[in-house]
Amino acid sequence: MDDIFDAIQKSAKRIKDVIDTKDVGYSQKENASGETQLELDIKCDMIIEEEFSRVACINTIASEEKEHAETLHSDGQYFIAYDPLDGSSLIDVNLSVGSIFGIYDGGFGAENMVAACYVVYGPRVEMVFAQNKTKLYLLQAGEFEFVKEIRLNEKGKLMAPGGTQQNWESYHKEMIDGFFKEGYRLRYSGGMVPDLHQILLKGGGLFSYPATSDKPNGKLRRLFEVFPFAFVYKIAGGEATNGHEDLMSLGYAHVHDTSPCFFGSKYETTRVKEVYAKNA
Ligand code: AFP
Repeated sequence: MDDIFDAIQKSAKRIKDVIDTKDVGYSQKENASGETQLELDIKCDMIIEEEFSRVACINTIASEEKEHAETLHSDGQYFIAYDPLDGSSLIDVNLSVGSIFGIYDGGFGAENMVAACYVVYGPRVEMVFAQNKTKLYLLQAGEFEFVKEIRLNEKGKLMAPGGTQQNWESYHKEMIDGFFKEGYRLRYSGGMVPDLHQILLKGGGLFSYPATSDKPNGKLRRLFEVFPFAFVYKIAGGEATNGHEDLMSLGYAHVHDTSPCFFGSKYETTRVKEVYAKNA
């Protein structure tokens, strides 16, 4: 696992350099989820693949930017699913973006997840690594330095409600409105890494990306986004649900499968489960 941690750190430093210097014009390609791929996405994907290909314990990688999983070392133990540059459409307006990694032992699937990690490229570069604890690191003078362990409060103050509101179910809208009436404050940038990072570091709240009429299975991808953040939040003392089931109990059929998702502290996720149970 140390080799993987090291390769993620090397990738993050290289990605930071590319973000700072690279032209961000659109390329002509589409990724496996049908989205336009920025040249930057492709470059970041190549960096991570290059760093992971040097780590013998990594068996197979799956990337949000690749249609299929790729075997690197057939006798390796770990399977890693990653989103090289989540929220890359925010780069041209200079908002924070991130890389997300889910580390699986013996094969992909939430039940095999042993660690999860994400990197936030903002005014500072920070990394959160969750294994038996959720830990925060800061890139300082070229090295990632441990800052602190992160723990979520039972109840938070922030609300990050994703998805097009026009397409929300009415009970979902009522639930979100209810949180705002209780005093929750809106914090939504459109990048799940900085949005979830903010909730995690400010003690709690709720990030949601529900099923909507235009996206009945949600938008966020299970292997690259949903399972890694579910793992990080749960280890930090929070919860992660699709409204009915724990996100970590879900399977997947295809590497690019999505799921509705809610991540937060216990107070808010308990409310989500109550509201969704009534409207099943
Ligand atoms: P991009 O990587 O295409 O910018 O998408 C970012 C993202 O997957 C995730 O980071 C956000 O939480 C989510 O999409 C935002 O989606 P909406 O724009 O539909 O709110």
